[in-house]
Amino acid sequence: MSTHGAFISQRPPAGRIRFIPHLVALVSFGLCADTAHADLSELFAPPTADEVAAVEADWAARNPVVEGWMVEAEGVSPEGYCIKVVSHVVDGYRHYGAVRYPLEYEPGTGGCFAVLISCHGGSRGIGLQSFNTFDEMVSTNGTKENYIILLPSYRGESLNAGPLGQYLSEGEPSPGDRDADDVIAMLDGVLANIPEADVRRVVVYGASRGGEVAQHVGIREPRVRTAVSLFTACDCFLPSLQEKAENILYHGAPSHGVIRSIMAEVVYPWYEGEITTAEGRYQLLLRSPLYFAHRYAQPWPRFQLHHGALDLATSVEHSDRLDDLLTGLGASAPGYEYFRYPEGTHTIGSLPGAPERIAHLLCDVMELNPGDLNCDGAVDFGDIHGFWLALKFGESTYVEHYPECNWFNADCNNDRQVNFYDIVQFKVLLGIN
Ligand SMILES: [Ca+2]
Ligand SMILES: [Ca+2]
Repeated sequence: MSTHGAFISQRPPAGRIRFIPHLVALVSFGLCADTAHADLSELFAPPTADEVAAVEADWAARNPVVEGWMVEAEGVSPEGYCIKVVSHVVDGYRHYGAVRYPLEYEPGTGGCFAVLISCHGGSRGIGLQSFNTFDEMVSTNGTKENYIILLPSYRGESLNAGPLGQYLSEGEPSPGDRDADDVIAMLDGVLANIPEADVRRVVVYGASRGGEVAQHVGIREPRVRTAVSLFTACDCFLPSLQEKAENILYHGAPSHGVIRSIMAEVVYPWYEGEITTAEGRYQLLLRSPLYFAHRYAQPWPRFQLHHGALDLATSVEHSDRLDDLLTGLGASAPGYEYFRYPEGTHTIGSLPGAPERIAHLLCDVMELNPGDLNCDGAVDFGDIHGFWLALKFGESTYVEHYPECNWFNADCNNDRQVNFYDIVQFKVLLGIN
């Protein structure tokens, strides 16, 4: 569902002109006459199919499987949650994250809980207070008490676990790229080592930098069936970003938001000849999940997108373009929803209704029990009739017979569609391989 409303396009204020000393020096000595690197259009031209395929091949070869899983520390929060600091090795680096168990969790007594991965924004690491921030946002319907919540750090940054210690994840920072590898590896470790974590119900959530990570994980990781992304960049080839880069490079315009990191990590190194055009474009493409939107269909996770139209750090143009692409591919509610906030900026507090929408989605996922078509809580032969109805006759006929049950429990292979591809996984759930 799109909530496009009346919106008057706004450009960022011109602000104070700030010249960048080393570039001023380059201009003074005429070095920017390097015509091979003077035209930013070769850097920002839309990516080709071959370039997209090369990134997909890169992802396929990474295989971020967890190794060396450890519980570093554990304790109970003042609210009564069991919290563990865990670590694992990915790409040869030890990586840290925090796991919070649901209030209902009791060690050794089993249970089956949905999993929420909370991907943080910014570049200052994470702390356990992020759990509280999240609780405040989704305080309305009991979801916070029923999810196993994962709080991954990204490589090269810290996890402040308060009384449980301070940790620094190894490796060089890799925003927009290896962040997603770290998150996928942590999920892998949780699913392998925490039997109460339900692989059928995994949600990834993030805002700003974390929103981009959430999109990457939703695209790359088939075990993630639901993704929520807020005000993030997803197309670093936007002509408006090229224009900003030119204004910064040649006219000393101020730099903030997403363009600041693109300048530092791609445009300046490219301009100064430290990386080739192909390398620069590859870096831009890694940060542009929009060009991999076709992968949402294989399989398609449930996806909720939020963006404020007055966001000066990351233009709403990013999400508008992604929305155009996804709806063009056939995405529609309830599997896909885009919420666009005419007065929204770069904070969740400026997006009225967003917390309730996210909480509602989390509640939906929490209440799923894939394979349980007669909604008695168990998955067994008593569900075959309902599964057959859902598959053969569709949602309306199924709901006539099972008005209290959830049609999407027939989606056994986690692609948010009910069709013959679900039969194999339904048989697995019944134990009749
Ligand atoms: Ca059942
Ligand atoms: Ca399915």
